[in-house]
Amino acid sequence: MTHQPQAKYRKDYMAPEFTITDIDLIFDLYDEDSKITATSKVIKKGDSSTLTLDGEHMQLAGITINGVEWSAYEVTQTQLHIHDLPDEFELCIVTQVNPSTNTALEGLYKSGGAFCTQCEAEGFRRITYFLDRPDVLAKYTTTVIADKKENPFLLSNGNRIAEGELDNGRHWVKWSDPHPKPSYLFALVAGQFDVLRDQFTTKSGRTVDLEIYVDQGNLDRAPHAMTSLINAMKWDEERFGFEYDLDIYMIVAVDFFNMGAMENKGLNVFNSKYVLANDQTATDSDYLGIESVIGHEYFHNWTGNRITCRDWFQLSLKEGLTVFRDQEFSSDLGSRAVNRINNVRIIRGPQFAEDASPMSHPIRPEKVIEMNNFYTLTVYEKGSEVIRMIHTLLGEDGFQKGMKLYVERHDGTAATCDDFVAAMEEGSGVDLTQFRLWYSQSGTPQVTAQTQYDAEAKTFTLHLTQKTDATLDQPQKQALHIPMNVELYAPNGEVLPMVIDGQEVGNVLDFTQHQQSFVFENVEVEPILSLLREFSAPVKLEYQCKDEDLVFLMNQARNEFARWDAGQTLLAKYLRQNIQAWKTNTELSLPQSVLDAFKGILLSETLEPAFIAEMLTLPSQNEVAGWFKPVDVDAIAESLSFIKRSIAAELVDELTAIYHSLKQEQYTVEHAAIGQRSLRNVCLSYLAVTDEGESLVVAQYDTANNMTDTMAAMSAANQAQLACRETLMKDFSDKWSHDGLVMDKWFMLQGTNPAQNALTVIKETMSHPAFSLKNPNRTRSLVGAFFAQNPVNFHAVDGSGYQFASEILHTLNESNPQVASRLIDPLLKYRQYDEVRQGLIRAELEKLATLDNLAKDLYEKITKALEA
Ligand code: 7MK
Ligand code: ZN
Repeated sequence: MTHQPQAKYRKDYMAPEFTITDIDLIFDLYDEDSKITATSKVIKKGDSSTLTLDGEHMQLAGITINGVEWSAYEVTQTQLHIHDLPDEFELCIVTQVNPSTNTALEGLYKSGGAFCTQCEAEGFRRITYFLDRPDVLAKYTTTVIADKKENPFLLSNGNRIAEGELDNGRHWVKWSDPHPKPSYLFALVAGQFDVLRDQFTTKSGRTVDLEIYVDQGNLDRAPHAMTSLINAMKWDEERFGFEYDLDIYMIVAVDFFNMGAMENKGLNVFNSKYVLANDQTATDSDYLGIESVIGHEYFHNWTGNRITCRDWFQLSLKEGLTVFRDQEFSSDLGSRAVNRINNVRIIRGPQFAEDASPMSHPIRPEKVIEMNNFYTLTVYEKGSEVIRMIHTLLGEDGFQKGMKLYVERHDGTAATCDDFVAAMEEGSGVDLTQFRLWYSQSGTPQVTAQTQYDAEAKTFTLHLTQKTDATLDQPQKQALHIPMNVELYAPNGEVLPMVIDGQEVGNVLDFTQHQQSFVFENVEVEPILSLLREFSAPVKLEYQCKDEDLVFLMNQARNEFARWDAGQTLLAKYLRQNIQAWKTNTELSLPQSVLDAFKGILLSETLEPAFIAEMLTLPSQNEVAGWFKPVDVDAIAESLSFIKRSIAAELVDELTAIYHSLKQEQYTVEHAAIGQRSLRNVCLSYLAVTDEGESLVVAQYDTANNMTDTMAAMSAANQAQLACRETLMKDFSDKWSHDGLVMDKWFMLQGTNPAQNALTVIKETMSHPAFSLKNPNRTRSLVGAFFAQNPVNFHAVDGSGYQFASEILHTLNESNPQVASRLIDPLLKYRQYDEVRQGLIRAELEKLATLDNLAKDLYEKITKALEA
């Protein structure tokens, strides 16, 4: 590295010395040389007469102040300093950029044939020199000029106010966005598309034009996104009272995109993965993913755009809250239990892993080198859990009162997480003093529970302790305010009233000390305790519970999440036991009582199929890995496979019967139908490891009339390493090689291939015509899946996986550092493995650290990992 990248600290926040209230942009678009003229109204706020603007990766072609050519300035690699400025002035800057060589996909770039932009977090500074920080809110007008034939659509934020033709085949459109916004919400798109149009009438009776722009020929894959958008607009009015505020809402789907999607005001840009779907190309989980991301970006209009973030350390202010809102949206429209289960799987798997890694950070980070590195599971998913805990403590009513006050106070401004908590506290009257620690403390709290029943006194005591291990960023930890949702059951299944100090209490206990005991009174029989119901806090729970009690809860808890969680706890116990057994060369085993418990669930006539499917899904290899140090990837894989085979062997008849009974003639994406397919395909994944596997999987592949069933057959063949795998894979690739998005599913199967020669095949697959390292979706599907979801092969003890990772990261560091930085995560956790693997991974990280042109993104992560 030539110069060391500098860190920024949250504590150093200072209001800007100048502000920009209005900006007029003119884009003269050409593939290789686009010219941007930015005319801003600038007002001095502080004492300095030097204005420092952010800007990088572009050419400065000229500056005028109040129409006068200006020469008192200096340009550096990342900034422009303009001197001798008056108190208020018009600043005009002309810059030039090359969209076609912009492979980082930040700023202005070409995606396929179209021009598009990505500005969050700090991409606007690759378009023009600007105060590229979220607390500078300006009104934007934007004129887009481009070749008419190649770019019939010229889009930007706000409303279309004028358009015209030029000579030499060019045309222009002018847009005006009346809502002041930070630069990260700016967007421009120019290209040739098909458009799906609809309308939405808001609760106050305004009509909004809805437009979804997709690549030509893809119109038949846009209706689900449109339905999801309309559902989101309606839901936000009903549940939160939030109404849309422009006359038009546009969504553009692009193939080259670093993330999922972006909430640019009035003009969302989406990764095409989260827009395009029909029954032949998309699985049920793709459909649900689209609903959730369309919702997420729409919900940002209030939580993110109307009220934005003061600085990037506050990212969770908009992201944690918006994830909470999109989770509630999906739960209100579909199955609340299934949604909760899947969100909890993310926290307990990858988020806990991140919080135990060298990248551990609070949901509101204190120190950042590259902001793109903080779009994390912690900021998003744990951030959403923090909002959910506030919801648990305040109740829906109190929560909505808090939200109302938050909007009253901060609409049209850039706010902080503290502002949000203060509004929630004052709006509801609930004290959140200690609770605020969740924003500043990193790491996962470990809660242990012990219980005591006193038959004579008729008391049941719950002793709780909490402890958060030191993390790299933060050695000292304090006790958090943990909402503990609990319930007591009598052995006959009756729910027992909970009485403490003579008062009946609600389910949620305030656990606020390092150690705390709760004594329940008038408990006539020794009760069964359901703990951390709904996963009421993002903590690791340790509670020794008898198998019988877990089986009791699986069958009798009156809440589905608690039933699922009891099943997972039971599985966890025997996964651990068998991992130990495998390591000590003892025989693996699973008690009949456990098999019977899962049989009971499978045969239940009252539970929903979607829920039974979740009950029967084992924890992921990565989640299990989080329980151990050092991690033994082979032992975990063996144990998981043993449990799977044991259940399959015991329940083969029932699985077969249910598999056949759930066959559907017609494909619909209704929730009940999705649930039935989900259970049927879970049955198939078990049956795949039995003698019937081969024929059932082939038959399903051959007769499937939708992508969900096709993929379920292929995944089952892949996971169980069936002989038919190669034939199915070939058939699929012959059929779909022209379609990158569909091929991503196939690349993912190659990436997660458990076969020993997986890496060799993956390297060959990189020359498949549909593959390109320039496309983030392709890269994540094949290479990313190998790094993160193929632990046995990736961690092969000969170091081949690590070496391959290092080569790929080397390439991506230059072409797309943001994607490189996401892919490197599994390597950062090297201290979880045995000494040999630690040494191998470390060596690769050290090699990467010496790269001359190491991007800030990788620099930040690698240095942290190596200093750990
Ligand atoms: C989701 C930022 C954007 C990671 C997960 C998203 C991004 C990164 C979508 C990009 C988002 N603001 O809406 O949060
Ligand atoms: Zn977001």
